[in-house]
Amino acid sequence: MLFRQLFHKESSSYTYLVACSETRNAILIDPVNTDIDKYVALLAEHNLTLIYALDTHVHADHITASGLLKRQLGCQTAVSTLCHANNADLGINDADIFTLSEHESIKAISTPGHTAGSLCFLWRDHLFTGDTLLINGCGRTDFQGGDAATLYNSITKILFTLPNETLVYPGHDYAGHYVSNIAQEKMKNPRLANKTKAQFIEIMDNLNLPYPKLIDIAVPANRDCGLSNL
Ligand SMILES: N[C@@H](CCC(=O)N[C@@H](CS)C(=O)NCC(=O)O)C(=O)O
Ligand SMILES: [Fe+2]
Repeated sequence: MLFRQLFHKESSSYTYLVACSETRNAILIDPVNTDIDKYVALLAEHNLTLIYALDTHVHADHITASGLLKRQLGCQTAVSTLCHANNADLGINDADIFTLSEHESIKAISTPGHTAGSLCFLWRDHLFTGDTLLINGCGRTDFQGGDAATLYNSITKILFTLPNETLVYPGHDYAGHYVSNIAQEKMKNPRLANKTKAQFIEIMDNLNLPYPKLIDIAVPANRDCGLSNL
């Protein structure tokens, strides 16, 4: 297997590459449009065929590269059926499996809350959490069908029931963290550790974050796999 964590500085986003060393099939999770050349070079360097470009949700702060990757490399694009996307090849539902080979696959886990269509992806013991669960944080819940009570349930009733050693690879990090695990987030995440649902909702209702700078461009573009504003 081959695994890479790639960082997009301007939006503090992580993109993940997972590939099977036997079939050379690869999947990218949450690719960013302006980094497409980097992905194409990385795939070529390792002689990989990109078969899927997956998004954990319709992003509000950057534009996905999924549509461009499809055009350039012929992969399939996929995003949750609940994201109201127009042109994705596949609508993802809870428990859908993306197969790289006989031995390697990635499972979708529906975790609404940051947005109505937010998903996590599980590959081996690697959990790609998108903006559902961040290291010492979580995605905001004040737009795109976000809901704090729903996010609390997704994190505590779904993600926190995975084995404690499961590695947490977030969709963003604004503080220089790369990876965490379920046990650390249960014990240390300031929004979740020893917090009731009511306390969590109170925290989320008082974040007072400015809207992402690109939201009005990014959301419609991402509903079209990142292609509509090109
Ligand atoms: N300053 C950033 C804000 C980005 C932002 O709001 N990110 C969302 C994810 S789409 C979030 O949930 N952030 C969580 C946080 O800032 O704690 C921008 O303008 O793009
Ligand atoms: Fe997001």
